[in-house]
Amino acid sequence: MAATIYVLNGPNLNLLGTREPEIYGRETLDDVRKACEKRGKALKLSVDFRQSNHEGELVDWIHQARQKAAGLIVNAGGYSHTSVAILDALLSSGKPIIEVHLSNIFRREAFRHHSYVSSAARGVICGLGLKGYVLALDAMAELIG
Ligand code: CA2
Repeated sequence: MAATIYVLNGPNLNLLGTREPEIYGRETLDDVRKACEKRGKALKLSVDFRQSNHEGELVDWIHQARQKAAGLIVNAGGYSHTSVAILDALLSSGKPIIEVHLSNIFRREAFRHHSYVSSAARGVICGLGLKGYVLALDAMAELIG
């Protein structure tokens, strides 16, 4: 049976493709999901792609991943910069984690330069848009392979 990778997306990422294309590009979150599912298929991984605007729901999904997933790819959106709760959940997951950001957070405001998620992640990809998710899946396939 194919290993499952959770691809978790945080607040406001449902708005992708509708506003701020100069920062986040023109692709929608559905485009990101389709690209992940396509790459997952090629890598023989089952991709479980989710988005929530609610911190607690993201924490619940990270807990669930302990039983259901072989690894997590996480774009926690704005919670990356604020959420100790998401960090604690990730630290307890016992699974490899790759952090992804569409934009290059280091070229942006200083408050985006720190991410709590990074300290739980095996690797971080930022600034490559949708491609960052696909690269994260490639890296995840190696990490769990
Ligand atoms: O670059 C990323 O992927 C971010 O995680 C996106 C977050 C931001 O808070 C992080 O600093 C970096 C924000 C997601 C908001 O996405 C929107 C997309 C289109 C229109 C409005 C918001």
